[in-house]
Amino acid sequence: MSNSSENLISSAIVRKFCGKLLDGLKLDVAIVGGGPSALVAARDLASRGLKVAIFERKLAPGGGTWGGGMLFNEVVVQDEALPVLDDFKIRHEALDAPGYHTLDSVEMASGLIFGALQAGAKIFNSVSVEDIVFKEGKVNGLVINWTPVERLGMHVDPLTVISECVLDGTGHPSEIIRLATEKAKIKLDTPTGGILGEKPMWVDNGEASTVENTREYFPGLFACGMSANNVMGGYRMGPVFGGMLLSGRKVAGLIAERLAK
Ligand code: 48F
Repeated sequence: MSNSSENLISSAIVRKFCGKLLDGLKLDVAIVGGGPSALVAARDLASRGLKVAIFERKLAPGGGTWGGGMLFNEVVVQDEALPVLDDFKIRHEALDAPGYHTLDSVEMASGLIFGALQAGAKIFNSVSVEDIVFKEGKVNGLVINWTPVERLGMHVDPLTVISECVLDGTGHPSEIIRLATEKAKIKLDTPTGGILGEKPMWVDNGEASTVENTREYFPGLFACGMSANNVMGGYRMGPVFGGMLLSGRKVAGLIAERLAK
């Protein structure tokens, strides 16, 4: 039987994807969520030669970047974050107000995704992380399933990803750290040992605390972006993204240090 284009195309996709997934089952860093902070972290970690993959529930990674503020698709960043945007070759424009810049939120989302992939990070989209692997008192990886399986409530067992470190980049709900406290009963490195919960909006305070709160909360378990802020009870900040970008950069440095030990 001659090889048809139909068969050639389908088998190429299946073979290539299976190779990518097989390779992604054992990682240095498994990242949950593909928001702006996680995408910066993924690029920085992959640029250091680490094996890193993002598991993103939605079809399109980018998290809360795409919609700008109230669907006006522009965002604002501060001076300090420009080196991150420049590394990704994402364009920005200075505002009249000194220290602030605007950029197109669609260029930001697509630029961050492209940059992370080009640096060597893998992105598995439409994949939800439903649990962690927790062995001998340590977080060892993730439990994953297709988002449609999760959404339809299908009774289908998941697969697992093993990793040296796990990064919770799930945004406001801190889904992975919450799972770890509720199911594995771990005590976090916070004043109460638990999640303190996000406070209402206070832009300057929230921006600073996002970066401060970005760190390791349990051996091998890190949080960045709004997830870190929720864990440590920081303020929210809305459509200003400098803190998110700097949080991704900071956590990549901390994880690299941890892995070098
Ligand atoms: O919330 P999100 O954009 O992450 P972030 O880096 O950025 C926050 C800002 O977008 C914005 C803000 C800035 O001022 O406040 O909110 O903290 O993206 C989080 C991503 O994680 C995915 C979710 O679909 C989103 O794209 N996600 C959440 N839980 C899971 C998940 C899960 N269990 N499995 C896979 N992906």
